[in-house]
Amino acid sequence: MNATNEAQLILAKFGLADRSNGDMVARSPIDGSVLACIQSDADIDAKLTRNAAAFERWRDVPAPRRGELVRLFGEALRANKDALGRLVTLETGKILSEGLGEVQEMIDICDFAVGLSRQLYGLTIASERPDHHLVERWHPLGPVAVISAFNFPVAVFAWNAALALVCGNSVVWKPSEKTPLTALATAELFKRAAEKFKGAPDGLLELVMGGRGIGERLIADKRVPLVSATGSTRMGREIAPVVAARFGRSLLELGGNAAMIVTKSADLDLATRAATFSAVGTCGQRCTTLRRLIVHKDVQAQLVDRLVRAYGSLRIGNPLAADTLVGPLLDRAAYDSMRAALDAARHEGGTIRTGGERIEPANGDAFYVRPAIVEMPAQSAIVRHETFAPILYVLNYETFDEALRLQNEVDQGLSSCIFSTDLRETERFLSAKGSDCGLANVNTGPSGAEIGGAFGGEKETGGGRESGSDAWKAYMRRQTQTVNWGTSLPLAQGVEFPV
Ligand code: UN1
Repeated sequence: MNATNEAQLILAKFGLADRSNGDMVARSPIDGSVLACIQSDADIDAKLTRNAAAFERWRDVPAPRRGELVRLFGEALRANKDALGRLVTLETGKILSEGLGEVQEMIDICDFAVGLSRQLYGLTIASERPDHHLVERWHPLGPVAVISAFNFPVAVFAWNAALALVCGNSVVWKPSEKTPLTALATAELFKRAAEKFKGAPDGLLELVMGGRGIGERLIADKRVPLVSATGSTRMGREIAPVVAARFGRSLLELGGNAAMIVTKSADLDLATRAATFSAVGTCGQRCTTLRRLIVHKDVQAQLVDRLVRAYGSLRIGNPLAADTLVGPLLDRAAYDSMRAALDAARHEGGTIRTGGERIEPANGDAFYVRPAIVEMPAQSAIVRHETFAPILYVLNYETFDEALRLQNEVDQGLSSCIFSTDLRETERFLSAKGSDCGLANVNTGPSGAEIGGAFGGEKETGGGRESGSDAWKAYMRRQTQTVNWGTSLPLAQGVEFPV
């Protein structure tokens, strides 16, 4: 069965069978075939109005009840994990295990948010005045815009939506133009959960479809107090000033350039396996993808040889096939940027140790490549640049200081890791003088984070935190409340004002 037919069958399950007349063309990276044509939104004003009205009703629903809706959404995802996971694979080209893993990540964050719905804890604060108390309380914020990227078309949406909803907000979702089908299917599952819930206001989740123009209108709209956006640093640079100019908040999760430091004491077998998964998984198209290997000179030859051997055994091909480990790149533009990066790397003195070639598909317009390993003489311009493709640059070091400097001296600050069995090295890496990233791992790769921790990074990664821990606070407004329950009016700081 080709990708189009398979997608039609899955879409029918979501009640989305007849999608052939729109202006937005969804193609499968598997064979380049057209999966469906979706109608984009000409105007989003009515949707935003409905969404803002939904917020006013939703914020009145007690938080644990709001959690019940998210629980039902999680149940719908569980029941449809296979179909949605396959659709993720058809639309993004990631292997089926990762497509299913993405839906699992949605289920996990729903579970987390259900628990959170009973734990939106504030604080009580000691007052300096007699017969007073101070409370810090968290209130719903308003409509939250979620702008998501093609590579995690539904999990990152769920990170945001599950938290936003239990926090009492409505959600307006603009998915990537490249992945409208998984967004439509997810919105349909949400609709089914909302129907079961009884009492969810209409328009609580609005999907807006379109390109740049729609995104521009969304971020500029004053009714949207929070814009949570995942994508390139270039995109974040455009969004942040527009949102800031109207004093909105933005929560940005932008480019990464993850590194792995491998020291002399490392378990090289673990390091090889972790580096391979995190450099070639999702065909190098995660923001947590491993792009830089910073290896001690004494173990470089051994580690690179092992990696070249591991790369040689990778099965590259149709991501729906059970034994495939590397699927296709998204499209021709992704392939062109991989070629351009490899040319630049060669120009900057790099030696390609393996990979980089395109594997021509038997039929169709698809872009399968052999993941590349490139030894570089220095951390040159191309190494500092995030190319969304499976290219692993290898740098070496002599002193641990040098390794840390290389790790930190790029503009991005999302994810990082060290492979070492030396406690002094690993603790230094995790200390304030160590990795400057939002995620720092020891003896495990930089990609594939669990939802329980806060996810995001520093510098050009944008500074936002999504998913677990206390990331929910970004989706609420904080109010400090002072209550005088006494019969006099003492003023703070001992100020006297006898009237
Ligand atoms: C992304 O690439 O935008 O940690 C998100 C990971 C996944 C999420 C990646 N859990 O690799």
